[in-house]
Amino acid sequence: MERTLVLVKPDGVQRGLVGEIIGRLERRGLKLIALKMMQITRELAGRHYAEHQGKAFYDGLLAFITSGPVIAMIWEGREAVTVVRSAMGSTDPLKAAPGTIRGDLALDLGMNLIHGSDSPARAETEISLFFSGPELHQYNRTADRWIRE
Ligand code: DAT
Ligand code: MG
Repeated sequence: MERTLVLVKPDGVQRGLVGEIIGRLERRGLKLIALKMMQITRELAGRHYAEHQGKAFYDGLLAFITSGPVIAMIWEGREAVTVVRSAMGSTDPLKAAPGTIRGDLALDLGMNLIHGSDSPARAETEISLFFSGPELHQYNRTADRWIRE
């Protein structure tokens, strides 16, 4: 089953939107298989956002993502990467559609509340950056038979 890494960024924790964001993904039917609160180190931030190194916003992005605790999670489900990306909305909250997390809850590109992996391959890389094997939980969910045919 496909998995994706989701972060509630420091702005989401500070604004008390952790439950709101988790609730949306939970209600959608995705399955939570790992979760922790953590402060991202400069080193981890650099690895996680390596693709953006050299860009004008890179230093600010690293300062922001390390500025306070985040909630790191792994969500599982068919097409989990795409499902989460569409639930997040566009990177710039001003362009994000109503009904999306960014489109409903955020206003600023630099404070857009949530990270979700952008491909299944990136998801696996990011999961291994943030979590070790024993932190991932395999369990049966009886609701699954009412979520997927
Ligand atoms: P996403 O988080 O939607 O995957 P991304 O990977 O392109 O977007 O960028 C990572 C984060 O960097 C994004 O959530 C917010 C910030 N960011 C992206 N482009 C930016 C820009 N032009 N100016 C300021 N911050 C930016
Ligand atoms: Mg990205």
